[in-house]
Amino acid sequence: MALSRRKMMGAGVAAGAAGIAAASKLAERYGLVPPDGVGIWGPGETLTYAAQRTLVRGAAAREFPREAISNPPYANGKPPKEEAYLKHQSAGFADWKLSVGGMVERPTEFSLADLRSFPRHSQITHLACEEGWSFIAEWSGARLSDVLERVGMSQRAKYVLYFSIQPRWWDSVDMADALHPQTFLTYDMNGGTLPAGHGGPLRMRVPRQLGYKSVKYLTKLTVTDSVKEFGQGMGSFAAERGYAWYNGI
Ligand SMILES: Nc1nc2c(c(=O)[nH]1)N[C@H]1C(S)=C(S)[C@@H](COP(=O)(O)O)O[C@H]1N2
Ligand SMILES: [Mo]
Repeated sequence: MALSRRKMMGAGVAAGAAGIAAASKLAERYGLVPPDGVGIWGPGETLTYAAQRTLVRGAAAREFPREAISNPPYANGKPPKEEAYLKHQSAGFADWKLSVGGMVERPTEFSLADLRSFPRHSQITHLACEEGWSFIAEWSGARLSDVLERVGMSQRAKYVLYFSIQPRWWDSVDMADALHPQTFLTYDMNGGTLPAGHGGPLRMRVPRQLGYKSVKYLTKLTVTDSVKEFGQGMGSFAAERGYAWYNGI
């Protein structure tokens, strides 16, 4: 598994600047330690995350004009092969549900029609894969923040975990990204229904982070104050595979 550029940059900056120990201490004091901030890459991850969260908190991912939308076919966009998915697909996703639970007042199952009844927002943003390719598309959907508000998210919540019908694909974001106006539960792309290859009928879009955080085929959200009891406790499947939990761009 290739190390992400971000990881190496994080470690390099830490070594050359204030010093790893000092940065980690500060980050810990201000609650800026990411869930995977342990082990050999820990200090680098922590510095990157802490720097982004203190310096560019709330900043927006760049949005592009319509002319910048890339021409298909894009590099990835492969439809899933899982039986459970194919069943939904042949039924036109009529019974697709997004269940939202955890630290919320009203755990709810949303149909696609329910999600489409929230205010619709669009953004033309870049999806950048850690492998080096990228494309620009228009993404439309409901703001994650609107859905979290509807279910009555607890004030103590710190993370939103999200799960795909593909069991290996799950991830999480902190509240800065969960409540960010560009973080979408996306159901349309380039003016049409989100294609199966790109996560249809529903995908997360977190345009302020690398592509792997934009998990496709979403079925479940869990609001929590700790990611420790999920998987290996690092906040995402990607983190368990050696990628950074936080990978801001
Ligand atoms: N469920 C699921 N989500 C996923 C993936 C996947 O294979 N399955 N690939 C991730 C990666 S590594 C990237 S770069 C983007 C690719 O998005 P695209 O298929 O729309 O190009 O989706 C992310 N979300
Ligand atoms: Mo990727």
